[in-house]
Amino acid sequence: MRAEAKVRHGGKILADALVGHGVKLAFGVPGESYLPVLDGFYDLRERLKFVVCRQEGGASYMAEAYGKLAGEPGVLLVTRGPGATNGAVGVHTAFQDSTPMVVFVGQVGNDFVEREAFQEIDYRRMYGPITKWVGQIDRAERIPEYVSHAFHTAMAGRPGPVLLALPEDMLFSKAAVADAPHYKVVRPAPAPGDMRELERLLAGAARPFVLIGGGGWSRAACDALRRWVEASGLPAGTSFRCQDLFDNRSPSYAGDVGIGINPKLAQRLKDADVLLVIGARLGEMTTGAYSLLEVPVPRQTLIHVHAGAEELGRVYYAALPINSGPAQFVEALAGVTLPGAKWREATRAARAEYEAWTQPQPIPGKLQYAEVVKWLGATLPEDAILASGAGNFAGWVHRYFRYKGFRTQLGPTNGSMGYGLPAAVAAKLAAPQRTVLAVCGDGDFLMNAQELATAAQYGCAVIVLVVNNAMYGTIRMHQEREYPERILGTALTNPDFAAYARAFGGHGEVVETTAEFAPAFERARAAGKPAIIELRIDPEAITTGTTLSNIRAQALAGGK
Ligand SMILES: Cc1ncc(C[n+]2csc(CCOP(=O)(O)OP(=O)(O)O)c2C)c(N)n1
Ligand SMILES: [Mg+2]
Repeated sequence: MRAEAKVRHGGKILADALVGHGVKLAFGVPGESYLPVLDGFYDLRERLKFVVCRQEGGASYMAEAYGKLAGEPGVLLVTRGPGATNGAVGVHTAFQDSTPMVVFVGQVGNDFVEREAFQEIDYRRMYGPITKWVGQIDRAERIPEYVSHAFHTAMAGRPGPVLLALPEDMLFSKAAVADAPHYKVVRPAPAPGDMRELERLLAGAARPFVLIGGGGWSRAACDALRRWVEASGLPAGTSFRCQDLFDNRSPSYAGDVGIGINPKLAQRLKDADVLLVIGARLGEMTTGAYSLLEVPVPRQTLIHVHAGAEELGRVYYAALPINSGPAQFVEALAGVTLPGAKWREATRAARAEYEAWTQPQPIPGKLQYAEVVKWLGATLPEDAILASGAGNFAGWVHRYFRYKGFRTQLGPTNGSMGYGLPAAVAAKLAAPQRTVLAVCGDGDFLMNAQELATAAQYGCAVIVLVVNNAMYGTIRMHQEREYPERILGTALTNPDFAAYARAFGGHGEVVETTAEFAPAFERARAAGKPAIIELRIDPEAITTGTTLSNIRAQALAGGK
């Protein structure tokens, strides 16, 4: 059915288009370059909330986290030049994480374009490699078409970010145009022949393994897949930072295939004869830097299911490549029955190895971080969301936390620091009834600590754990490995994190021993406002399994 044409300025046409595509939250930092869009939002403020952030890096992470959580495009608005450059980190994250996102960026008017006018950037060249598409809307009457195109592209196949540039003169101009209908999600589904071949390959397998990951999942697809895997008797794992796609409590769950993988799980993957990979890219983090599978022809018979046809046969030759969205594939799995009994013993063993691996291991110092994570896993509501950025501190969460359901984990697979707090704020705005934690490193947290102001402004009672070891620990670890004792650029002098929380009207705690954590957490939860709990960790505790001194000693012994 066609909508009526209405005369509006470009900003109003754009705001109406967003509402038409079901957008309820948009994140951004304002700029004079897109004032008509803000004016368009003004009329719709009851239906479409513009969340004003403190830095575009934080805003772009929020939009990315929203897209990851909701499974529909996260919307970001940034101004020209400086706003566009600050906002890049969340776009790169969305690209690597296959997260749907639509970015609107101000642009110089067509009257000044190509003069290197104030804050002018060629976005096609700047953003081309980290988006699925960059477009520029030069005529207001074409806004509904471009926005529809952007939402379709962000969601289709392998989801990802797209960017639309908004020349200033276009936004101020008026046009008589009708709104476009809500976008459709276009994803491929497996052919019947694919499923017959899959059944044949799996039925003949002696040591199969299922690996789950990537974007484009839904709660229903995850639940249905878990039921199918359990009924089939297969062991399953999840790719890097996609641990919430498969209930970690399932007897079929064998752990995550990412940084700091359980060595026994890594061996199991290497020894598998048939590997069914659903939705995950076989990227560096998920393949143990391309060591778990040989390039380009893995020893395992690879069945690779991916929504992006370009991912199939990239790096790895798949015996059976299946171009399908994860949900469409899981639907087709319903018709596949396997003689599961022969794998049950191996699956039980894989599970036992996972349970042994996730028993808290002691670390130096009075604060046993593994115990803290285990306590959180046992105490938090099932649907609590844990967001984290990048750094060794995240290793404890990956290893010891049991994710119980779809989208309880928000983490950047591109290892981008500063993600935890903005992602948590976006999650709390999208799902105010859920408990939301950000687990951050001391270095990681301060990359986007300004977004505590956004949390306070919107009443987001997120709880932030700042794991403080007074250094960029990950880099210090690599430094000690490669150039032992030659330490440079990794020591950090930190602020008083609890006082920082209080400065924003939040709640602050400092925890130095394991026993102090639970009461501090309860106080933070009861405070009902943004809270920071600083965890003072012994700097020796560099990973879940080793100490800084050990790493240095090994490097020195090895002649480095
Ligand atoms: C945006 C960004 N900048 C730099 C890096 C490189 N990097 C990876 S981990 C890390 C240090 C993290 O420090 P911290 O948050 O304190 O965690 P820790 O490793 O000490 O636990 C750095 C600098 C990165 N991954 N992302
Ligand atoms: Mg640190």
